[in-house]
Amino acid sequence: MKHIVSGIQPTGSLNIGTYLGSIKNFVRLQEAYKDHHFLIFIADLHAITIPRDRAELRKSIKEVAALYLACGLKTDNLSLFIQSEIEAHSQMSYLLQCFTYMGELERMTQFKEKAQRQEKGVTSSLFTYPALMAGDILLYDAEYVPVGDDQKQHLELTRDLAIRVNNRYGDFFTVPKPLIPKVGARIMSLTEPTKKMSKSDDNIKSRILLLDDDNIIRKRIMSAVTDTDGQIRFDPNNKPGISNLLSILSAITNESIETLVNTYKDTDYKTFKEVVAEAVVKELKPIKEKYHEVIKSGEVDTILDQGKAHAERIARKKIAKFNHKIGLGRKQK
Ligand code: ATP
Ligand code: LTN
Repeated sequence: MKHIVSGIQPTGSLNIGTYLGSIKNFVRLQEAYKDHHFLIFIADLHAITIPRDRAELRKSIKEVAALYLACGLKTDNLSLFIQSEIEAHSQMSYLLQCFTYMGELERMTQFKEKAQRQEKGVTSSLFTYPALMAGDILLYDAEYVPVGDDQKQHLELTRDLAIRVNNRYGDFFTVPKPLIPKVGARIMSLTEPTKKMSKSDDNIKSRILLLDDDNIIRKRIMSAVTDTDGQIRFDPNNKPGISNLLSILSAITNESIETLVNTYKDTDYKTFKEVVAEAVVKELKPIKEKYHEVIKSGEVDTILDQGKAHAERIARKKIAKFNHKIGLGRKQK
């Protein structure tokens, strides 16, 4: 069975950036790749590369799991699980660090950005994080990995590591391919549209959370930073705010940016923002309703247990084979 693998860090409430750049894409791909099995996980080992409050982390793990289901992921070709519950992820991360060069990790822009943001105490795990991520993918011989634009560089390193191991030991890992959505791969902050919309931005007005009230959503969109030339066109360099709103609308409605520009080119910003706000409200309404249903039903734990059992069987076998392949332990009889 071919695999599609991806994860999301439980580092706070999910926003429409993560939703449009990744979860909505998973849902679409489940339809398009019916013959593939989806292994989707909550990347809690990744989350602790930066110090976290333990109660908040626990809460966020459960919330992300419930949101995955609320956003419409179907459970028939899916294993949903928590990364740390499968020991092979930590083991694979160490083994892959033995194949990763310092220079490769030093080039990672996410590390540079995140390390810069922290005043002190940058952990070594933040530095080796791409090896953990490569392990998440290679453990399951993923054919495809759906991610947002910011993960492209980590995916390239994963491919390089797979090829490096394969060249040295003979074909062992599937070399994964990224699946990056055409629109929505980089939703920008509503207050600083040249920056990615992020869970870790100090300014809460920069994002819309999936569980935000309708009126908060409207408020955030209506006060989104734009420009003063009054024209609706797609030009991310010169008009990042309007271009971002066009991307959000396009990712939600599945209408191309070109079509949207044609429809709204003679509209004023206020009216256009109202259209975007209503589209977001409408998109998130069923997700919020389903979220509360999912939480109440208690089905999350059953699904996570099933997901864990399936993923663990695959991961255990692969790690045992890899240990053996590289000469660790004793020769198996
Ligand atoms: P943060 O928002 O704190 O920067 P992150 O991007 O480090 O979070 P996740 O939330 O784990 O980490 O990202 C999950 C997935 O969502 C990844 O595939 C990522 O590329 C995608 N994603 C995150 N933010 C955005 C965004 N603003 N636009 C599009 N895709 C995004
Ligand atoms: N690093 C990713 C989350 C992540 C992931 C993965 C995505 C961890 N492991 C494996 C795809 C495949 C992030 O920060 N967004």
